[in-house]
Amino acid sequence: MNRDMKTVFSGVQPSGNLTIGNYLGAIRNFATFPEDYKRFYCVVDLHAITVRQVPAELRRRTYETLALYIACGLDPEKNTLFVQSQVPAHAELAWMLNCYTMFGELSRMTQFKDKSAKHADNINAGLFTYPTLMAADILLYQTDIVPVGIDQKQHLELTRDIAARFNSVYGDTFTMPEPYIPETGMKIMSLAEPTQKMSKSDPNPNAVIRILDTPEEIMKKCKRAVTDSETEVRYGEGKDGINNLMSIYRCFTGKTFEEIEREFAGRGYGDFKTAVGEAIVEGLRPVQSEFAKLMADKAYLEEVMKKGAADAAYFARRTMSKVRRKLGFIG
Ligand code: ATP
Ligand code: LTN
Repeated sequence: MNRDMKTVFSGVQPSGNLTIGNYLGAIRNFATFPEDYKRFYCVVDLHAITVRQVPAELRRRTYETLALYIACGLDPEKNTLFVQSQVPAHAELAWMLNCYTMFGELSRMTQFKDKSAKHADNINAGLFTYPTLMAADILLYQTDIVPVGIDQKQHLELTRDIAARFNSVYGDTFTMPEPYIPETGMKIMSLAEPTQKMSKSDPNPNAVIRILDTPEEIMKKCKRAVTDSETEVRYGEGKDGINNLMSIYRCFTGKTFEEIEREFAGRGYGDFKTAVGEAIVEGLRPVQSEFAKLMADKAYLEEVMKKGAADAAYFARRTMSKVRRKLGFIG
């Protein structure tokens, strides 16, 4: 690979039906990198099993997540699209990096604390070491740029700390990755509890708009979204619900907050919610129709996975042989 060529890596877990948070905070941005960047987009199924999954659903969602990548504009001829568990080097490097990650560091991860609280009956070691697997994903490809939502910033910082620690012991081995977190869409909030992140595993159906929701579902959920007791569409403190709807509307229409305030001056929340719903429906329409076509052709998706895994494995092998040599492993 040309060393001047930048490498981009990101991943999404097939742990639920993807939301507009996943779309606006992550996947939509994946397609914005120049064609001369080397781009890896992974369906991180090994991460998904840190919480209990139903095997048949995990399998279906793995296909779906890959199909959504393509439907959101990632051409498999120009991007390496693959499934994490099909490239065993991820698990192998993760083990090695575990030995260069401190217990205290992992204990401070807010995602671990949140997920442990949510899954108190299953606080497994994988949930705890989740960030070292994520570091392995990124470092395996000598990644420069990682597009993610703001909730992943802490994991990126840990990845950089692990890379720096390894490099300081063994000499330059891993490229230092940078997060790419555009301000628009970096944190879409729940429609039911707008102080909480919109999360695909939220059990409350009204809290979450999914990329594959029907227009009727989207309109209904927007109308039910929690707001406040005022009537003015204005971005401000204490208006988490309206702020969130304004952010979503901005992402889908490209309008600024000032333009949105002017557009809805003197009109109530009802009008605004309808407009937000319509903007989402229109924005998702092309993605949904492309997705339906792709899901009808499993053989094509399998071909994409296979080709993606082979390409990823080629680049992963290069890093692994360097790491193995530095650690003192034979062969
Ligand atoms: P889960 O509920 O299973 O933890 P999740 O919805 O948080 O899942 P992930 O698979 O963990 O989704 O995240 C995939 C990508 O989507 C990450 O880059 C993450 O930062 C981004 N993302 C997730 N939720 C949001 C959100 N509400 N706003 C913006 N970006 C988000
Ligand atoms: N932890 C991420 C998903 C993820 C990821 C990655 C993102 C796993 N490996 C590598 C970027 C780069 C999350 O969104 N919860």
